[in-house]
Amino acid sequence: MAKKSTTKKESSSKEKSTSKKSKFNKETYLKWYESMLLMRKFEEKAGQLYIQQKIRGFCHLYIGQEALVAGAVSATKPTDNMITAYRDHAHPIGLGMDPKYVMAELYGKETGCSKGKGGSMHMFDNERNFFGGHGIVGGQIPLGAGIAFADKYRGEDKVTLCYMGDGAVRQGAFHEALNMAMNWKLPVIFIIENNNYAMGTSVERVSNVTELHNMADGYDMPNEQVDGMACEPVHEAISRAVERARKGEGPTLLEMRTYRYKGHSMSDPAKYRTKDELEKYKSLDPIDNALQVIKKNKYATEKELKEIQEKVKKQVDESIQFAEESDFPDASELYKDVYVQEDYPFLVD
Ligand SMILES: Cc1ncc(C[n+]2csc(CCOP(=O)(O)OP(=O)(O)O)c2C)c(N)n1
Ligand SMILES: [Mg+2]
Repeated sequence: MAKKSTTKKESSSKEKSTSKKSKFNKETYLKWYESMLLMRKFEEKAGQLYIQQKIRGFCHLYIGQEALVAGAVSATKPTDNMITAYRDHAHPIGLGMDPKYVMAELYGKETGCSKGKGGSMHMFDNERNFFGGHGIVGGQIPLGAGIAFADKYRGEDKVTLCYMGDGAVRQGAFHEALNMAMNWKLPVIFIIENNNYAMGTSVERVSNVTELHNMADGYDMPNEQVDGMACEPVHEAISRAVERARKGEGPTLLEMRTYRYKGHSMSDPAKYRTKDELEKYKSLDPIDNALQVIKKNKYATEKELKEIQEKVKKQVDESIQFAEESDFPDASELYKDVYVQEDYPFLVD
């Protein structure tokens, strides 16, 4: 059942991925480049603003992992759903949300996408079917299966992309959700962002099972290991899984091999890994990769590239200004948007 696609070991060298004739067109590469650059520049600023204490609480950056979102967005429809964990700034930006609503949320301002009540770990975008933003490791996995169940029940032509970290696959909820999703052939794609660490704990330290895609075999679920440091293999693997889901053939587990350049969160000095390891992955950077293909194929002139870079910088600067100028939520907001089911039958006084 397990199907192995391009792994990092097999095809990650920059020369290899840029020299082969591309299957993707100019528009796709320019979109990937601009989208990933916006995620990267936005988060570089967010990191600086955190140090300046403009942003409080938790802050987990996605820097290095951008291809996992850009390559997925190009392979899906705007009506499809997405849900993820707490490393969630890049997902809504990749889906097309104006970054100013993400920045305002990071600042805890009332104009943020969750009205300033969620912060870094709880981005949401109803319009773009982005279901968050979840702080409990693995908590979003059964929720993702549930969204797919609802779509199947209602007969909607929608696929749910459910992202999680490598640490989340050790949660019982992962196994329960995979079993039910496969049994009911739910239109869901489980995407493991395998960046090799759960906080400071490496995949190797946790379990004998380090090829995480193999875990789907226990549920007879199609699965692949994918090079997550470039958009092309991500797009292709997601496309195959989406096609299967739309045909009613059910879920897929994709293990995307990736790396986060920064620490787990802003307070992590990342002493558990070597500089060499970090540099190795930086040399495979997904944004550089897309840029090289653009330059090699003359998909854009130097002037056009500069325009993209300036547009991104302007968007990031404007997002900061918007967050700075917005107000904090009023204290009266505290009891609003709280789910209360008044006829809940199991409550006793
Ligand atoms: C149920 C639960 N246990 C522990 C934590 C604390 N915690 C937060 S992030 C994290 C590591 C998760 O790593 P991984 O799933 O690999 O995601 P990554 O941070 O690498 O994106 C842990 C243990 C939590 N948030 N929820
Ligand atoms: Mg991880």
